[in-house]
Amino acid sequence: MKIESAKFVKSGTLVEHYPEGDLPEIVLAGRSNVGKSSFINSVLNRKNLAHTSSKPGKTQTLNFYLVNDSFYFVDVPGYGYAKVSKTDRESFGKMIDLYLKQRQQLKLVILLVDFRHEPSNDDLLMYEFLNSYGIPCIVVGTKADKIPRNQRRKHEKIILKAMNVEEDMFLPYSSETKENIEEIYSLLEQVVEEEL
Ligand SMILES: Nc1nc2c(ncn2[C@@H]2O[C@H](COP(=O)(O)OP(=O)(O)OP(=O)(O)O)[C@@H](O)[C@H]2O)c(=O)[nH]1
Ligand SMILES: [Mg+2]
Repeated sequence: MKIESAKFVKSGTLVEHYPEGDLPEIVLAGRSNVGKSSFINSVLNRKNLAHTSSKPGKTQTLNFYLVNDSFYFVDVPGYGYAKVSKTDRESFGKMIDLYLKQRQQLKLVILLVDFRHEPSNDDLLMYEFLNSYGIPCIVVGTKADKIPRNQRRKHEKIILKAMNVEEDMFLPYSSETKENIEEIYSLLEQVVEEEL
């Protein structure tokens, strides 16, 4: 896939705010600060389309980005961030929960986990949740640029084992170096071509 166009379309918290039409949607899920918004920017070759921050809790609504006029990336608030108030955390949780359970246009979740660390309990819960609803999901290990080559296999094994994810459903990635970007593009293409 070649990125021809990418634009922010809308953000919202309620079903009424989601885009109309039936283009496929691909969601970036994962804990706060794992790199969801950075992933979108790097895959779309844009510096600041999705807002990023070194402080967790940056993204607070569902944000829809239209790509090549053929699918949406949906950026969502991260989970597992203690400093967001309990009420906010619950309402983010509900918003995402509802979206994931009910949105017909949702075709794929890209679940981001930090390649450097053992997956958190929330990561495991999210993965189980997606599986239990039969939502197609691929796991991507972010910030892979921070792990030296000779330690890659070790980190990969820890994630595969903890999450019980098949090897071919996992990809290390880096928004800095864009390693494995071709695999990501071919995945996006499969979604658009309805081959997934
Ligand atoms: N080295 C490195 N840093 C990254 C990578 N991806 C993201 N970061 C950094 O991690 C921080 C968080 O990135 P965001 O993209 O804002 O994370 P997020 O998951 O959208 O966070 P929330 O919106 O708070 O849920 C930023 O400082 C990014 O520059 C990566 O692949 N490599
Ligand atoms: Mg974000």
